[in-house]
Amino acid sequence: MIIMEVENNIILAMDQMNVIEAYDLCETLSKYINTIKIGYPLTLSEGLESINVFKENFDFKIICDYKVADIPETNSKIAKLTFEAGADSLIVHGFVGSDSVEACINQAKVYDKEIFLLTEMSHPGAKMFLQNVADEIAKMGVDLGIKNYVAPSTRIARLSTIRNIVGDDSFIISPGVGTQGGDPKETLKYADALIIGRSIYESKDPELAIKEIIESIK
Ligand code: O7E
Repeated sequence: MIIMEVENNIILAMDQMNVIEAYDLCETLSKYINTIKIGYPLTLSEGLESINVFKENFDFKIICDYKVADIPETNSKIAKLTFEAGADSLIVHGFVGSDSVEACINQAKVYDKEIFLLTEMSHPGAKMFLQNVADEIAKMGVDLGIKNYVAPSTRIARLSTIRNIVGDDSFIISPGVGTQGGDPKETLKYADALIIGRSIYESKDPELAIKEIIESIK
């Protein structure tokens, strides 16, 4: 698997629901970023093919955040469609177990793409169920040879634990800075890149917002 080079260590979470607005935002920010994350909000409103708007016009790396969590056969179909549509990588839930995750790994191999394994999530509700098994999920990822992970910036001690499990040679991307309360600089002590949405795209001045974040993590 290829470890990504994320410009300025920032992945833009493209959760807008209008492709024109998303495009305009990318025009403003393209000199600061080379990787964006597209999830259900944009895909369900504008279609899977909207990925190509960002690949073709900006040459961005696209991480598709479909938090894939189904039986292996269905996971395999979701991964195949996502990679065929042009995604460079796909985010996959770990709690469904190794067979479901392996189905996505196998499709990633076919298309020479990558998967990210989601361990613990960043929101408060993740403490109810997912946190209890997150270390096991990370260990499963290591056993499966996965090198790319998602872990929360809202709980630095948990992020640090997950880093210890997956090792320094793995690549961790971390959501939850800014609006959800995580600190960018602190997060980057344990993670390789930040996933940031609202604190940039809901800002009155997204360019200023990203410049301030870049300054704060220097
Ligand atoms: O809070 P924001 O606006 O900066 O956006 C954070 C983004 O990261 C948003 O797209 C959300 O869906 C996603 N995310 C989390 O916030 N927490 C998680 O635990 C996981 C994700 C995520 O992206 O999962 C895969 C990386």
